[in-house]
Amino acid sequence: MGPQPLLVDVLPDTLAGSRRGPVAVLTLNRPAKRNALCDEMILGIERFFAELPDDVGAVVLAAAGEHFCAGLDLGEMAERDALAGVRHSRMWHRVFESIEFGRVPVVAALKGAVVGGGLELAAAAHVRVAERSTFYALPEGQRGIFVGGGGAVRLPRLIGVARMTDLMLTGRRYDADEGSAVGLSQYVVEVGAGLEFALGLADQIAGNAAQTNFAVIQALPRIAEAAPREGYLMEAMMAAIAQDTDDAKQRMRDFLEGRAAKVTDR
Ligand code: 1HE
Repeated sequence: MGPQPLLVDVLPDTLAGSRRGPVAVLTLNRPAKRNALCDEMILGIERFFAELPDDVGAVVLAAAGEHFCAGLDLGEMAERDALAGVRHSRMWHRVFESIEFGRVPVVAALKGAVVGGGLELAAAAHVRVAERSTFYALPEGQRGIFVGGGGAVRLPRLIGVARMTDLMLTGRRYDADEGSAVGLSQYVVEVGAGLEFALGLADQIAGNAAQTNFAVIQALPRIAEAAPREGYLMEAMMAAIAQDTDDAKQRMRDFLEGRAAKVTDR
């Protein structure tokens, strides 16, 4: 079955929603402006994640045109004072948290520019696939501003403070392979192959047990940041809750009785 429209009535024209079976696709749809993120798009992203149907098991974050996202819409920020700036940044935080700590895992399909706020958006996803055309940068330094979409929190966790400092101070770009080597993407694929590859991963993710996906996106990042004493306890409790589900018991029986897939290479 081909893609079906999804949430068309609630999304602005600068976003497009569709679904393929259990996977919902949110496409940044402002290619003439390289998918620069205006307020309308940020609030539309929030609505998309808030109104995802219950039977969606994973999301792919995609982009129309040759670039994933050129970051903050610079045209909208000219006259903002300090308080308005804080509020604006906090709005991005709220929306990107609804991606990172939402109900389902999110796979981002990257290509071309993944810069500034576009990289911050990508960092809120759980898995990143980069086409060979992808390049990453934080041009905030050149624009006289600072990251404001959660990048100062999420990016050091992916690449470390030293690399982020270098990106911001020198205006350096990473290409797709460099980005993958430093931890910005988990996969690099040929130009034009990113969406299908991301859809394949999302389909697999949607087939996981719901309790495992919940544990991975809700518990794992908190455990990883907790002090070890608290982390071990949280891990034990999450493991106990997951294995107690009927679904987990069935999956283990399926393996023991030879009905489940072995661990094989993709
Ligand atoms: C934009 C934006 C934008 C493009 N806001 N309009 N982000 C940046 O500093 C990146 C700025 N953009 C670029 O460096 C380049 O546009 C790209 C490398 C991404 C793409 O280059 P190219 O040659 O394909 O496109 P272009 O001709 O530069 O841009 C096409 C149009 O998109 C053009 O508008 P037009 O009306 O003249 O056709 C550009 O003005 C427009 N455009 N990027 C507004 N960002 C929460 S804090 C986050 C802080 C940040 O994200 S700072 C980083 C901002």
